[in-house]
Amino acid sequence: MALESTIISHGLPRPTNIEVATQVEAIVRENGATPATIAVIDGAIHVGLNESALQRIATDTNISKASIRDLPIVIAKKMSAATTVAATSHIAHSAGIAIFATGGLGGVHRGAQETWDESADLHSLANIPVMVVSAGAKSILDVAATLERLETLSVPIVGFQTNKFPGFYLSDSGFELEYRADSPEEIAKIWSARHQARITHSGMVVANPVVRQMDPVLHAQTLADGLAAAEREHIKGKAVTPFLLEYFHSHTNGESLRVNIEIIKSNAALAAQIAVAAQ
Ligand code: PSU
Ligand code: MN
Repeated sequence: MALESTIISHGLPRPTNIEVATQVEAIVRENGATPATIAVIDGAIHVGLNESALQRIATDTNISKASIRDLPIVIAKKMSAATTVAATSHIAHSAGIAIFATGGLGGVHRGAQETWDESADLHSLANIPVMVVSAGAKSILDVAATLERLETLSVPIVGFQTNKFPGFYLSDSGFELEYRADSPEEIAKIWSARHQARITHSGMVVANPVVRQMDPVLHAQTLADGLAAAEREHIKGKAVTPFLLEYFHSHTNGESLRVNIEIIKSNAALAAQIAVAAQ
């Protein structure tokens, strides 16, 4: 199963990032699957990183954040780049991998009516047959709009042991889910039923809520402050998500970091169990 690298380079602070990346790979193995962390190193696509490559992604300050559209450029220029959900899904599919764990999905940003800022993650889910296990959409986003876009793009969403759409740092974003699955086996069955439905071009979201969520009051306050700071500092485009995650990490006394790490580990474990069940 696939793991992304933007979480490592742009989503978690150093040196925690390398520790988490290493632990996540171990968790996948403990659950009976094989991890393939995906990244571009010196212009070469890597599906599975050895220790030094993982170290490079975690510590090099020259790692760019690559979505699908960046891939030809970073390859031709022999750059090193971490891959987002979209780029990781694309590469995973080319390598024959169908299951992928991340932290939180990208989606429609707040204020998108004006900025048109909508993550390419949504389009990758619609166009690439890879299952993405996440803790819902990142709570920094416009979650209602993100769910509407996922519906328009015909991307199935299944809650893992929940009927609430998880809110990344929060276990419940406040939005209901129509469908839940209570075991990795049930998710594997849904995944394979796509073939009976003749739906083989698109992905699926498995939404796995965090168990020990962030204090909702602290979350709401930090989010409001972070969004105001992003506006004040004119943060735009692909810098928005890393900026807001960093804002949370440096303004919540380690709480957002604790939750983000729990999310990544728990999603990796579940994705590994689904991969085993899907064999
Ligand atoms: N989940 C996390 N941390 C992250 C991300 C997801 O816990 O850093 C990354 C993923 O790589 C996702 C990206 O694809 O954030 C979304 O960025 P944007 O909003 O610019 O599309
Ligand atoms: Mn964007």
